[in-house]
Amino acid sequence: MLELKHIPTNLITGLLGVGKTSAILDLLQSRSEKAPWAVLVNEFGDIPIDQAIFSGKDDAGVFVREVPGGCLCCSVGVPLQIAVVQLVRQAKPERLLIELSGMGHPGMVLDMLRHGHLANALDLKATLCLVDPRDVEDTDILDSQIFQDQVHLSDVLVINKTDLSGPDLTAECQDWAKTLFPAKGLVAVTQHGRLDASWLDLDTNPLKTPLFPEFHDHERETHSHTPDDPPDATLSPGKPYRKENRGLNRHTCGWIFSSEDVFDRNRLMGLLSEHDTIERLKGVFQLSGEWVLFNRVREVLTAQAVGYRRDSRVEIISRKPIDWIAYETQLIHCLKK
Ligand SMILES: Nc1nc2c(ncn2[C@@H]2O[C@H](COP(=O)(O)OP(=O)(O)OP(=O)(O)O)[C@@H](O)[C@H]2O)c(=O)[nH]1
Ligand SMILES: [Mg+2]
Repeated sequence: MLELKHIPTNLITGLLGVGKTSAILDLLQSRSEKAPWAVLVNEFGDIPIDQAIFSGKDDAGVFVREVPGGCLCCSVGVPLQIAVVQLVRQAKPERLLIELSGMGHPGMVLDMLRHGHLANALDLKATLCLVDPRDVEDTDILDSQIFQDQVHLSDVLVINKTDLSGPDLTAECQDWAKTLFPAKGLVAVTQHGRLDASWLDLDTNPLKTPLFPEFHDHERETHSHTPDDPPDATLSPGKPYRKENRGLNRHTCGWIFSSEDVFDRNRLMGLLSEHDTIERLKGVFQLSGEWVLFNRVREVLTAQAVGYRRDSRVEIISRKPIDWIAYETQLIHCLKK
């Protein structure tokens, strides 16, 4: 099917907001400049945001493709295979990195990469799972099937966000990692997703199977997989496109605004900090004279300048229902008059 052979490929997993994209961006920086790399990113929500985060990278021999709307395991089979084939044909990459949604179960994707049509074209290397030491204190997370299988199916466990957890919690997390069976090929400690590129070449254990192989079958019924593309143009100022979704016990909503819409920074930061049930929020907004990426993981909201310039867009994942229509009205109130 593919004339390309044996492209070293890694799956990057970990819960929502743990630092997967940060890690990939860091790896892209560290690669030799001319080496083309391909990145396939899956997002839980329907509004693609990561293309904005990776914007500008295409010029530097980095090819990014997104599979939004659900978890990658749902796209397993034809759509995912098509995305991978198109990406590697276009990029002829020296490496392929696949970022799995924080809500995505890695089992089916690994199965597809190991045994599907792509198996001959890809050289599957270590699967990396990022964890936040604070999550290992949380029994709900420790008990969750998705977390357990993300950890179990990984070859390299990367303890990230250690600047936020502090040394004691980091040490506790390392102790927990030592109890994992079978033992990980490597347990690394880092922050801001700084990885050593040599970890990508570590071997994967091809025989590991999920602890919860049925996980996805149960959830499939509740999650709507509607990959309809949002409209590219024709949005009127002040009248955003909205897409809601629900599944895996989460409520998501995303918006795309007209490229003419400009937001007030202070009002926007106030709104984006509200609602303590929000687990993850990602958005790029046009402010006066600048474009800014807002990232919220639980209650922590950060803002940084981005090179992306197209339209303002945001995606929110909440543990509890939010009145999205009222939220939209509040977003519109954040527009500059
Ligand atoms: N303080 C701190 N912030 C971090 C660290 N790693 C990542 N972040 C921040 O956490 C936020 C989420 O990081 P991402 O890399 O987008 O996380 P992700 O796992 O790709 O998120 P999803 O794809 O939405 O699941 C961003 O604001 C990052 O800058 C870290 O080690 N320390
Ligand atoms: Mg990400």
